[in-house]
Amino acid sequence: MIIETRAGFAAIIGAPNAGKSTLVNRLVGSKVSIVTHKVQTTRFPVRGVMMRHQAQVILVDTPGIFAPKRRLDRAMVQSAWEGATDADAVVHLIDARHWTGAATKPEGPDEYEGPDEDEAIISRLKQLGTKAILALNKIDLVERPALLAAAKTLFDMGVYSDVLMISGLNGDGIDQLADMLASKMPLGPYLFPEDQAADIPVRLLAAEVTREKLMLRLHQELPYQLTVETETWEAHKNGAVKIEQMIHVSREGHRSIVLGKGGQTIKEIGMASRKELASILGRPVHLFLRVKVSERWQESRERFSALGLDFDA
Ligand SMILES: Nc1nc2c(ncn2[C@@H]2O[C@H](COP(=O)(O)OP(=O)(O)OP(=O)(O)O)[C@@H](O)[C@H]2O)c(=O)[nH]1
Ligand SMILES: [Mg+2]
Repeated sequence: MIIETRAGFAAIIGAPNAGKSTLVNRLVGSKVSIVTHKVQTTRFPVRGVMMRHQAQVILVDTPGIFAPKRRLDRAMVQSAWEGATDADAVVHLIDARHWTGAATKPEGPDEYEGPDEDEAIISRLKQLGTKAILALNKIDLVERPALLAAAKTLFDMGVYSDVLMISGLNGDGIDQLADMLASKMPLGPYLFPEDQAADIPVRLLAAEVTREKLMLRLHQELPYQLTVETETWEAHKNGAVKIEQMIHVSREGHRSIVLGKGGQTIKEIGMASRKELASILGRPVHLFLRVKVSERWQESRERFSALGLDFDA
């Protein structure tokens, strides 16, 4: 008997904070991408692997798409569109609250517009001639009649092949989305080993987990002005791993906020990150964090290429 397998890429695009990373983690079944309540959490495309029936779907979580101002923003948005153009299926994820009048502004930079960003994405899809799957997300937070009206308004814009209503948080509609993605993959052999959940290098994932804890703990512009780098990774014979990371901040004032009184803030961030890393890696972790003022990391070509971003975007 010949079993026909399918394999391909599905990009998840959408405005900042739509819930893209939450959705990818749920479809994959483990945490491959970090999540916070703030906009612009994801900075570069992160690939997670979903196995569904006889199909392997490489999900591409992308940075939120918005009107970019800084160099880092431009590179993030460009990488998101690249993820979409190379994919076999594109899911446009929309926070249903933007279209049902129930929107609340998430924490983050002021440029965030919500529905305007959805509309800009729709125009670009139109230009590209890409038919996307519309996934209206966060349906746990909206009333049914308003949701149906929003689905119709959006579908009538003519850029969607399908419409689904989902909640990445509680799992509603996720099976239908997974089936749909599996069916849209081209016939062909698997692209990754079946037991591999992500193709993000583990050192980078570790840096991302620490950045998530920093974003959760720090406010205003601070999380947007820092980057985390894993500097050393030592596996010990007893199974434990020693990880040293550098947090690059852009100002001396930021350094003291990250450290906190008597080093209390960084201690708590380190504990939270260490705990999660130990659970992801399934072994004891010794994590050492340091903070350094690197004023110009956002103008560092090297830093961009370490994240797979185009410095000249
Ligand atoms: N209530 C509810 N909250 C959700 C749902 N999906 C995601 N969230 C929340 O929305 C916030 C943003 O989630 P993320 O997954 O980080 O969103 P994102 O689109 O990846 O954001 P960026 O990477 O910044 O573009 C988090 O607080 C999530 O817990 C959902 O279905 N329902
Ligand atoms: Mg994200």
